[in-house]
Amino acid sequence: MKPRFRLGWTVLVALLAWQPISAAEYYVHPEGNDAHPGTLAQPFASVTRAQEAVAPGDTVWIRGGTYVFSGTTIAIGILLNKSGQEGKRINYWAYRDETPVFDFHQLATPVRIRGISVKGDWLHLRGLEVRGVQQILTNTNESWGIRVEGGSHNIFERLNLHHNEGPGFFIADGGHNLVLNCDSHHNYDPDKGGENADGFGGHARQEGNVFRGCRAWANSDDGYDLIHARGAHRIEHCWAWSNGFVPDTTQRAGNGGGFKMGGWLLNPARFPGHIAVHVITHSLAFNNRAEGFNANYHPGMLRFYNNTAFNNPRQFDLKVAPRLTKPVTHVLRNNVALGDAPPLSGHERNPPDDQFNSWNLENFTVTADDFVSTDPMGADGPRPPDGSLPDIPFMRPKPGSRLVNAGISVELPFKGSAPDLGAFEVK
Ligand SMILES: [Ca+2]
Ligand SMILES: [Ca+2]
Ligand SMILES: [Ca+2]
Repeated sequence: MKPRFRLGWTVLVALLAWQPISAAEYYVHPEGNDAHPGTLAQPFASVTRAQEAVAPGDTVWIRGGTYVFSGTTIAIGILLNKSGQEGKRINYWAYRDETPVFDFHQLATPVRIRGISVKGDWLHLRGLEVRGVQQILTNTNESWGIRVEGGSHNIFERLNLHHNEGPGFFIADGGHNLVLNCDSHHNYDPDKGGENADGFGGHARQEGNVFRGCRAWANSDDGYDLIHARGAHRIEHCWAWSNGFVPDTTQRAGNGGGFKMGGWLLNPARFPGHIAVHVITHSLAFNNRAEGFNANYHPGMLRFYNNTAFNNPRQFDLKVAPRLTKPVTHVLRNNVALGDAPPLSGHERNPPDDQFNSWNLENFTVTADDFVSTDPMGADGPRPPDGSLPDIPFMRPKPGSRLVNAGISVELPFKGSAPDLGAFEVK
């Protein structure tokens, strides 16, 4: 062989070795077929079939339309139990601007049903709608729209969870999940009088679950509920309203808290040195049936920074457990409470560390006149294309209000000379 020829092969082999293995893409369509190869032209019919095909780093594009689940045998509509890896998520994404709807109304298995169960790690779900999960057994507890039961490091983005007979979204087990720009609304569990259908539940023993940019409204129980959570959770830039009623009525249903921040029956003696410090920032609670922000007997020290409570019967409710022997000092900074109810309730036995809130300013009483608008019109409106919260004037301070630059740094970004009070930073 001539040397030149050998060199050519060496270069070619080297080039082939350097060729990056590109991530695969698969497609799912309501009228697809699981015997297909999963291409755009010949898509799968089910996410479950796509999961069999994927490897870490791959993307499943889910076409718009309605995916109907029915029958009486399966307890879980879709079980996501294959994991991606750090830097190589498996993506389950809505295709372009299409809306895949997973409809569980006809799934009638006599168990507590999960629309989607997530046990895998490093997944990213985006742009999916989950509706209609039913309670089939009478006098049973709730079902769930999406239930995370062991999955960690996942991203749940732009999900729309509604009309489920139980919580729209529920983290039972798993940490470091990000729930980003999701909506959960009109969830109602009639067989328990609406007692358990929260918009979002964070109940894990693991740390690091975050709810950011989410909206919860017209859920029969609470907007967000961290009851029994042993791992620290964060809630940032979230809204909660009209929770605690039979949806779209004024009929009393479940507990009716906007943000239920942990607590109830968590015995600190059982978790020495490990009572979660949950943090809620830049969040807005209004027109909930019972409380805007509810400490719910949490035995650890909660942090309430830059939140706005408007027209809740109890605005910031800091009630503590009767058996509590050591004081719990919840910290409140830069919050606003506007409405007929006093800003704080349930705090008499356990005074908080509250400073730089609207009720702490000297010679000042916050009024509706401090805000551009107190009309929530548009709060449930469409989100911008990037999935962020709708840009409405509701509860934004007027530029000349005393609320502007009246706060103190809580090590979060702000504009101007100091943080503004409340959920929105104006200047
Ligand atoms: Ca309840
Ligand atoms: Ca609840
Ligand atoms: Ca400012």
